[in-house]
Amino acid sequence: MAELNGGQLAAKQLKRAGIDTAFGVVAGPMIEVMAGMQAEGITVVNCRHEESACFAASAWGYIKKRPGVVVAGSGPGMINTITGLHVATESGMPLVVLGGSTDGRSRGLGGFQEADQVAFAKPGCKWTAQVDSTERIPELVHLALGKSIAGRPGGVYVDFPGHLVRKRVEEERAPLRESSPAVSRPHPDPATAEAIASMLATAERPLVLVGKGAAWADAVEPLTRLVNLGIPYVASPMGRGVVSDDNAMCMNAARSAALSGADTILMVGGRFNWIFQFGRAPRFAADVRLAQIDLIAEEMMNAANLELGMVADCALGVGAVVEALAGRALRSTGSGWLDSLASDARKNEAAIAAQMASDEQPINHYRLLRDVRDTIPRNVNVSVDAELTMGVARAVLPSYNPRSLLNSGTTGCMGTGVPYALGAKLATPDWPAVAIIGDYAFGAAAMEVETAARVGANVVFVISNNGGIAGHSIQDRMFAPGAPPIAALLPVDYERMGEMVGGFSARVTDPADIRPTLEKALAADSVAVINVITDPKGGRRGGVYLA
Ligand SMILES: Cc1ncc(C[n+]2csc(CCOP(=O)(O)OP(=O)(O)O)c2C)c(N)n1
Repeated sequence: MAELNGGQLAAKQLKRAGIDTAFGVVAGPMIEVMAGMQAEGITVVNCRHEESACFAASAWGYIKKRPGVVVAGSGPGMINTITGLHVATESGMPLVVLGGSTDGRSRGLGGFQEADQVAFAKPGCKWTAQVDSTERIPELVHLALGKSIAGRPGGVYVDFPGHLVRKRVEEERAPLRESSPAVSRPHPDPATAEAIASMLATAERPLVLVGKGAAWADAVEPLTRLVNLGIPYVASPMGRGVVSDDNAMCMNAARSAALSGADTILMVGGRFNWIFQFGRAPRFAADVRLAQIDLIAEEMMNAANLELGMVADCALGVGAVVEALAGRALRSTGSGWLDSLASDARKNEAAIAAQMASDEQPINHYRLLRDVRDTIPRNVNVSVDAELTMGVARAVLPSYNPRSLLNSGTTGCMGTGVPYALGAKLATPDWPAVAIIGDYAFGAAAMEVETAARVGANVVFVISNNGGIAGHSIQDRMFAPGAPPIAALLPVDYERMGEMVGGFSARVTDPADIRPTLEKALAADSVAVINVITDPKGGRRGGVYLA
């Protein structure tokens, strides 16, 4: 009878669950797991840092709607995954970290890389567990994969003491678990659908808010039908593209007016957290009527004073509301609400038109993003990571597909942009992956350019190089005049990183070169690094905030 070690058992269960790609950093005591995965034909992407491995896996999992898997070594290796677990849980992205830990026999004695890893992981995770016998490894991997993706996706951690990874057991004593139960999605309550429909139909100024829960539920069709009845909508940063941004009802460009002017709002798959200013005045009207569709009932008594909550899959929930609206006239039709938002959107767009057309050098951020917008195809995955550049991207870059725009999101975590693009490219190899990254944010994960090149993930990295955190504006505004420039950076030749890994590289100082350079990069059969020298004094309409 065949004997298998714990690593081989974990790998077999992953393979059984359909995992074909995983991420990590090679380290003990998990080398047996990685070797087992390779033997099973799973592609293991060995990253340069565990945090980046988590972000890449989260993006891969979020796009593919499957658990992203990371394998990390003991002690510091595993502890480097905490940020990734926290971000995945907060952003609703499915991530399973399998972390090695010190041998049970040396625990409490100062064993090699000993740490209370489950305790480190717990607050950042939906679920944690520690392997207590080699025989149970398939079962615990099965539970971890299922829990990461059940309900609202998030981070899950399983701790693997080294001696249990190495131990060999008869295959029969560690049976694999079947891993695809047919679990139905939460269906909407018809009475609540009817009540939400009435709320929307009788509103003078209705508005739909779209969060990434709608993207996760693939609510494209019902949401498009809902807004096409004549209800304007605003999307959260990662809720963009569920309804294509070129829909006439998209009022992202009139966000402030839409949020504060609406008398009735339906939130779909988003949270009333800081991104939507807790659903409260002054961002919203003090007497606004609020309804919410979400998988999680607990979301509904958090911040905003909700009138109606529907616990349902967003696609099914919105579908039921659309059905309930059939044949009903909307009171808002012809009320001028849409026209007033559309004119506000046009005014806001006009206010940035000059900057978008600017030929100045150093390059204006709005001009950079306009030219990126005009060059990339509709079917593209884009990651954005920065402060100023991210804010400008939100205003300028549209999104046409759900789960195709990844940014620092709920946690505002710098360091996500490079690995998100790597994970996105591996998840959707036929689409280009373009990362728009501030020079500071690029530095947080820049060595993953080598990872991308090594695994043939031809990401196009576009660095907005304004020489520091939000250019010099933080330095100039918040530090004493003449103080050492700690928020400023050297004018680094980041494009050389493209060269360094045998890829495409270019430095762009003239705005006229942005488009042709990006076209070449998109056509290149390699990773590309474009270093765009942007204006250190550049700013953003509406001010700068540091997420
Ligand atoms: C993990 C983490 N550390 C620090 C920050 C604070 N922070 C937000 S954006 C940013 C850097 C912004 O500079 P850059 O990436 O160059 O983009 P720019 O704003 O200049 O376009 C920093 C340090 C953060 N959000 N997350």
